[in-house]
Amino acid sequence: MTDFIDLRSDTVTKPTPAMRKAMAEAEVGDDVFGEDPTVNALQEKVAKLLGKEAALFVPSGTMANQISIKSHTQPGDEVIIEASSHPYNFEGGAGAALSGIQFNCLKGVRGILDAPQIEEAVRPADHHFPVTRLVCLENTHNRGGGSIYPLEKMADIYRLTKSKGLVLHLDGARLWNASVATGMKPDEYAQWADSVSVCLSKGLGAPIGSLVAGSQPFIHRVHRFRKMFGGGMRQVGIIAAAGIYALDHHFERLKEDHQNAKRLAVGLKEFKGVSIDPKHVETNIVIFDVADTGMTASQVAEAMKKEAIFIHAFGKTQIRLVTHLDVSSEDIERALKAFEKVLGKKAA
Ligand code: TLP
Repeated sequence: MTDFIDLRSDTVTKPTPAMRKAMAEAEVGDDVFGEDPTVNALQEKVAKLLGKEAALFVPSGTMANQISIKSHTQPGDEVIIEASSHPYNFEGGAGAALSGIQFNCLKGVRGILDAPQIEEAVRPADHHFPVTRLVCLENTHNRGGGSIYPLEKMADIYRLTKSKGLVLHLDGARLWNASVATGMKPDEYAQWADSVSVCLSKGLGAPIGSLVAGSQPFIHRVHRFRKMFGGGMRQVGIIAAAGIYALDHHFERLKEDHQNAKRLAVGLKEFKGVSIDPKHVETNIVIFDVADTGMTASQVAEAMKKEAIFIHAFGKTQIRLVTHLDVSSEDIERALKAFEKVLGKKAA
């Protein structure tokens, strides 16, 4: 059987045997009654990691973001967000459909906004305008190529929200990656947000699961919306156990994914028609442009598939590669050889 290398996303990992053992042995109870000891342990662990009063386990990153938006806003409110962000682009229009909010999208630099830009977008208190209520940030930023929000920028934006009476939600699906890359603890980032969503099913390698963290009253509200949207789960300790295992065993190793991503970026630079700046690769996501190869991104993806490498065409000429637990440094070399075959080396 061909041994495929899957670089489409860090969501594709399979649970390891040790993780499966932890899942099989998990103590469980009915979590809708709040009686699953493994879920409760995971929620306490993540709340502590993020320096928040409480956390709630939910099925997906999308639900984590959307019940947070719902809890912070009223229909008709405006939410300031970066134009290429996940909650705006890749969550099925949920902000409008489930919360009745409108997004005010600002263009960031590789997904990163700054306080003056946000300040300018806050609506004046005049009945013609929607009410600006919430600012959403994303760290690391997916579409920005795994870019890390500088802590000072987050702090400035948070202080701005407080001075304007706004709230700040952080989509921290890959906050762990930011933390490992900079050495800053997750709570150092999370202190600059009122609510934070984090995922266990991306770089950390758990099969399912995300959490929302924040103050007790906020978690009380999101708990209601989790139920309303059908996210109340029963003996779900069996999944929470994978999350606990992932946090305990797969956190520090994220730096290997970052090294592999960097190696990919440096290697890709050698190939004909590829535009990439390896210094923009800060974590486990590599985005590059193939416009000058004379092929579209989907054509490159098709050709790579024949070499048993799965990659993600991200628009007409952009490709995204994501490194993760199931990709080794040898796999990276194999992927680069395949790219060389498909694209050819630049003339020396
Ligand atoms: N991102 C997925 C796709 O949806 C694009 C991926 O392959 O990267 N926030 C961020 C920053 C994300 O990258 C994702 C997933 C989510 C939220 C949503 O998480 P899930 O897929 O669990 O709903």
